[in-house]
Amino acid sequence: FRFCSSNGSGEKERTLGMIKPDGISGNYTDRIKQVILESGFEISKEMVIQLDEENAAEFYAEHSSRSFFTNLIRYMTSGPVLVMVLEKEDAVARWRDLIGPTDAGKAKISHPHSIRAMCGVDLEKNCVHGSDSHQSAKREIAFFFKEAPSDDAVGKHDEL
Ligand code: IDP
Repeated sequence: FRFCSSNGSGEKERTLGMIKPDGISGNYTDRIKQVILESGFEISKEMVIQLDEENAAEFYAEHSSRSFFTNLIRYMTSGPVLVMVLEKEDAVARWRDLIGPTDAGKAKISHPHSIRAMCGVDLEKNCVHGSDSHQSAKREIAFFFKEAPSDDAVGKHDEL
């Protein structure tokens, strides 16, 4: 799948980007969006949402047994987040490159031009999220942007 989706054909790929609560409260939204657009991503969908404990725990289910999980849920529910569908060729990998390493403190030294270096603080408060694989991107986009059943569902079915 990876080979097919990043074969240099110019075909666009989708990933989930998120500005976490510290990014929003620190007023980094406009700067982060500027970097996103200057880097050639299209923001095809966006939504501001306040996560509750249940949805934050579901989103980060893979970390539920980790020692930092309780703090992570507190952090992620401490204020609204901005979730975005980002589109570009090889978007999953390119967005991970742009945000930099998980530890924003280390990113300031090793990846000074990354978004986490620009607006994150440490290993937890790193201001942005990015899907780490194509599978995660698919799951995470569906998590936030589930298509609501609509009246034209029958029409869509007919097209299949
Ligand atoms: P990622 O966001 O770079 O993919 P993950 O390992 O998936 O990193 O961790 C998810 C989030 O959990 C991180 O972005 C960070 O906010 C938080 N986190 C990860 N590891 C730690 C830790 O060791 N202590 C505190 N928070 C952590």
